[in-house]
Amino acid sequence: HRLLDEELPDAEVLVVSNREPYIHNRTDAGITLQTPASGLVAALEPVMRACGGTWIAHGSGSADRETVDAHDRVRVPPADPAYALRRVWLSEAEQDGYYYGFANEGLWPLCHIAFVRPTFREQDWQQYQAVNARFADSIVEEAGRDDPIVLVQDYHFALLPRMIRERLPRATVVTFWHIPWPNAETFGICPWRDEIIDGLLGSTILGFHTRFHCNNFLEATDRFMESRIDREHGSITLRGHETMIRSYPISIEWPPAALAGQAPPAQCRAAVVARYGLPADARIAVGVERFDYTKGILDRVAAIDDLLTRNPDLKGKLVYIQAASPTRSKLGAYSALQDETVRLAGEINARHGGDGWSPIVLSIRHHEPHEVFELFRAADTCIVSSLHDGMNLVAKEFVASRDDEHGVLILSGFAGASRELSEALIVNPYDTRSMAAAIERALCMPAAEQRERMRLMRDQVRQRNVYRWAAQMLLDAARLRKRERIVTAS
Ligand code: GDG
Repeated sequence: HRLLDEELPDAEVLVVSNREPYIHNRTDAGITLQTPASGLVAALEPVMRACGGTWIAHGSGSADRETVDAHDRVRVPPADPAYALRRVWLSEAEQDGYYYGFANEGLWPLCHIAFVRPTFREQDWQQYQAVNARFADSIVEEAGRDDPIVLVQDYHFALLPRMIRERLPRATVVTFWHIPWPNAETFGICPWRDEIIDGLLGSTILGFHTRFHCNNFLEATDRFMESRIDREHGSITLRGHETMIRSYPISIEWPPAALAGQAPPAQCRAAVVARYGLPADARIAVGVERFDYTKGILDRVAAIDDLLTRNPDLKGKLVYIQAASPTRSKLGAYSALQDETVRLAGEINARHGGDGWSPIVLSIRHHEPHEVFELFRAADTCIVSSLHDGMNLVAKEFVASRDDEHGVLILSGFAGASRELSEALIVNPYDTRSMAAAIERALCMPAAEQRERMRLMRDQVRQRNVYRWAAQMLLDAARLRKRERIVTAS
């Protein structure tokens, strides 16, 4: 907040993302409030609570329309309003083409090396363009000045920065791409690669989680566009407009809100043991994610299978609890993953389980944030085995949840988070045997070593928290605004 007052006086901040931070649903109990399972929302919501402004997003809840005013706005968080949420209503055809189609069957697999072939359909692309234009309209409507700071979020809006630049030339557009950017060869298969790169280069600043993703973007632009690239400063000039390409590793709020009021870890453990009917002396491994094929859920379950086969002493003791929140279930790749996970878990449970003990527990539903943190605090180890992941906030949340300095993080080397959390047990999720070995090592790790590793990781997440992520982007934006004003004045 202070940063905005000092460095960006009179600034107006607009955030635009597909997912909204608060969803109102109609249930038997009346209107209830849901916070979505989304890394983007988890990261940005505390920043908006601190800074204020307007968040523009797709209204997706069954009671969303009942809670907005005549301008489709509602103040949030409802219990303690700090900023405005402007809802944009999308038809089923728009959602099918823009969200399920081009964004999630095209761009999502294109950018993650997860071996799901991207699908590109002309009609999805048409909807993607049309929906980006609709959000551009909302931004222009919401902007009270001609020079707002617009924070564009994610791969749903690759065309939006250019559209904003055309209509509000004085705006500062800071775009953050929350998923990886692949190498030029891979990105080049997209039929609309030039339009996407051109759209993104309407930004003042374009941010990725890691330097590696920035370099991939520079390389793709170099390969496909007539532009000037300054590798030393990390900037691209296209048709006279310069965009800074920067890395800003995203993080979580410190301390996380969901940690407030949590019982001591021993009590969390007892609660989880009771809830899932586990043996009192169970060794608990957990995983928490959206049910997405990039997260390596099947590979993790296979590693538990391998471990129990090679070390039968763990039978009756080791339990792996997978909290998987259904996501994009309309798409074939997602429903197939759910079906296959349920099948494989059932087969492993039948093979290794017995006497009222099942090694794999699947909890397939949305969980309350408080419940997620209770699970983290109850665990001996948390397994994050993404096949590819921009950052991964679950790893950071697990570390933040362990104020007792216990518990072991097993982390995929293919998640951006592995660059910062190098004291985790870093694994290759494709290597089942070594994943199983890492789980075994975690279960045997002496308390002193757990503490040492956890302390270093906690320092890292505490210092490089999400406020720092936002502050670094806004400070860079402030510097560019000042520079631009000096240049324009002279
Ligand atoms: C994208 C990028 C990047 C999960 N299940 C439930 C639930 N969650 C919460 C977790 C966490 C969030 O969802 C997931 O965040 P991630 O970062 O792990 O993953 P994505 O959603 O794929 O996020 C990712 C991120 O954007 C930010 O830039 O890190 O690489 O893919 O907060 O706790 N939350 C609740 N119930 C659940 O059942 N309440």
